[in-house]
Amino acid sequence: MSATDYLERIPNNVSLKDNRRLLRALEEWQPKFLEWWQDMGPHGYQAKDVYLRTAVSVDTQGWAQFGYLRMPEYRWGIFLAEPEPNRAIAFGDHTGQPAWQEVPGEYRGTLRRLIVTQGDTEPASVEQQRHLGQTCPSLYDLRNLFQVNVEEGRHLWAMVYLLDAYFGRDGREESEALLQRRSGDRDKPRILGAFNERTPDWLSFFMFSFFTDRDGKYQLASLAESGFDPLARTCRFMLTEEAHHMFVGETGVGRIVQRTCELMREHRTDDVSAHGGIDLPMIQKYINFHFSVSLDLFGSEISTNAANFYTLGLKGRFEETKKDDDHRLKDVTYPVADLDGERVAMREQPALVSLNERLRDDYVVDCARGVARWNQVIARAGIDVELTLPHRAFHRAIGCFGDVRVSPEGRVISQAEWDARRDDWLPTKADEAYVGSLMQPVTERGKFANWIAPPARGINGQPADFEYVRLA
Ligand code: BYC
Repeated sequence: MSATDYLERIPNNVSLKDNRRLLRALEEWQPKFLEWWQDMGPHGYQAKDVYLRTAVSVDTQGWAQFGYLRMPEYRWGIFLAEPEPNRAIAFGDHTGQPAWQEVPGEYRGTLRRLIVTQGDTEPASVEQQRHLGQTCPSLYDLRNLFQVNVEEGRHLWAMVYLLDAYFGRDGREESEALLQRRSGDRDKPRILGAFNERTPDWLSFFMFSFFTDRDGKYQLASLAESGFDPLARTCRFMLTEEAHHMFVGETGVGRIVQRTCELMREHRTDDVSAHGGIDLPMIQKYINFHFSVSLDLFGSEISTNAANFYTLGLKGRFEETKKDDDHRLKDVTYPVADLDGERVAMREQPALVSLNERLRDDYVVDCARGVARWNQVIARAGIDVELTLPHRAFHRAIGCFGDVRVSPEGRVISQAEWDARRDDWLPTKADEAYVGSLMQPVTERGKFANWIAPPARGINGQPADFEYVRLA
């Protein structure tokens, strides 16, 4: 493999300097990216030094370099995981054939669409989060937000590299379009639903990083199995960065839960809003919202698109190569949740068209593990409350539950009952206003907003009161 070249304007391990055409395309795109970053990236703080981690190696040790950096100077670059010698396609009709190093002509359009859909989410999330810096609960959290933002920027670079390197003029046009769509814009919205929702406060941000970034983990892991080797290697490296984003989400919500429990015990009340905290039922409503919109990101339960992606060898299952079956799935079934009159029932469906649901199942199990860890925080405080994931049919917009109303327990209900209970289950305008009212910036070293506990440890062995962002 070529060595990582950090001295180039675009750090990379894909021998960019030997590919003049690609280099030119990326050099043309780079100023447009920086312009987008200035316009739509984190508002304020662009000239401040932030203690950031930069990827400097893609080997199995994958070490990263920490240091102060201004965000626009972050070394966005192109890094692919090391190639696996003689890698073969592991699933679908091409199982056993050598992985493709070039795009197979007949799959060009399908593959491009998958890459564009993935790429679109990355700048979208930066746009959604761009105002959060103004209301950070601490310098530690501010730094974590910016780390997530610059890495999402790099993930955009990763997809633009694939488009520019392998899809010619169409690819370059798609790369431009990725900088032109805008989260939440009526005329040119981002492609997937959850990426047009607002992320107005830090509770939403932590929920988004826990639930929506975890969709990213599962989608990237499926694309990391792709028979198109450059996509597989790109996604494998992205997954190492994704882990930190989910850490930010899980520990962020965990610290809020912890602080809520402290306030409950200190003041002997379930209602901590009088004391500037976020009640557990309110946290539950935010879980309900973010879990359900993230479930939609997996697509319909029954999807011929998903079957095609798999059969063509473009997108595999989570941990495809660890599974012990024929990796073609033509003669097997899979249990899928479906609507059976007035109730939700399981039904065996052909496994190939059920692949979205299967990935969603993997995701739900992973989410439940995180919720169990939040519940441990509550149990350790001696409080008898449990947070839960709502039923998968609750508050869905995509797939077979998109047209029905379902309670968090999974009961199909009437529109009238939904209207009467909706505010018990999902954040209301008043809830959002209350959470919004707590969002007062705390930027003094070592200080944390009242509604969130400090982290158990700092970043890279630094203390919690480290100067993670230099404001002076
Ligand atoms: N919103 O057959 P269906 C991340 C469309 S997150 C709007 O059910 P399919 C990140 C669908 O496109 C991971 N539209 O679905 C996280 C299709 O449209 P067409 C992002 C939707 O195709 C945090 C139609 O409905 N990566 O990385 O099997 C921060 C019927 O579709 C939605 C990927 O998604 C929706 N929720 O699966 C930063 C991976 N769902 O064809 C980053 C790449 C479906 O009729 N994408 N539709 O025009 C895919 O694998 C697939 O496109 C999907 C949909 C899984 C998203």
